[in-house]
Amino acid sequence: MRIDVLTLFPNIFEGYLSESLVKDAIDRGILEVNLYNMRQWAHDKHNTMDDRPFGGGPGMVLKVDRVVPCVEEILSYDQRPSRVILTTPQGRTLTQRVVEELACEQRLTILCGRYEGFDQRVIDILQPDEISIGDYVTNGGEVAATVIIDSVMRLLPGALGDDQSAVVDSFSSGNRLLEEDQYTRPREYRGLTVPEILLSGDHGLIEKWRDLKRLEKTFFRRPDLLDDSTFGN
Ligand code: 6GU
Repeated sequence: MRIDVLTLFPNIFEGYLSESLVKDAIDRGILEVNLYNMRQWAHDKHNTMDDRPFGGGPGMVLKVDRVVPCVEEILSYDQRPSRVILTTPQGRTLTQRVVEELACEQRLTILCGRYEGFDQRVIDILQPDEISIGDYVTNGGEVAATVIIDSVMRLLPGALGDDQSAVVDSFSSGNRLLEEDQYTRPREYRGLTVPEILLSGDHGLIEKWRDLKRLEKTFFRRPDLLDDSTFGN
């Protein structure tokens, strides 16, 4: 998958992209991420990207005549069609279902919001998929963009060492249960012991017990996730 990120703060992404699973996926050619500083499309002498809102009010608005040519040029760098995403608290909420939908694309172009937002005509012209990561406000869309990249890349074939790990993740299709508690050595720590059944070696029984624990945890913590489908309907 190719992901192009348009931001005023490309450095925010550098550390994230150079570690762990994301780095491995990039090194192995499963994922390509390109960072573009939108300011390069500000051609006036002050490199202005934003301006005061018409009608007054706080904050600054990202200018349509900077942002649209920037997105159009970047889209033209590759013939593959791209979904254009705009990160904004006013978007539809990112859920695992949305992540699964995005993971089917060959290409994503993510526009990171900042300040008070974009001139509405950016949205009118580009008709982006406006995505929020939840009902709270962050300083800009960069953190949201990393959340999108991180959750989508997990679903790319071969991105995780073990393909099964993503399938059994909480919230993936066909699994709407939280994960059960996990233990490793030592068997006892400060008087706290590992549930006896996990040491029994009876894998059939262990699986049944884990199913029960997932159901129990979901029931107490996130009853909103339980519906008829939990029980195989
Ligand atoms: Cl996408 N951007 C900002 N600035 N804040 C957010 C968000 C996005 N999603 C939730 N809060």
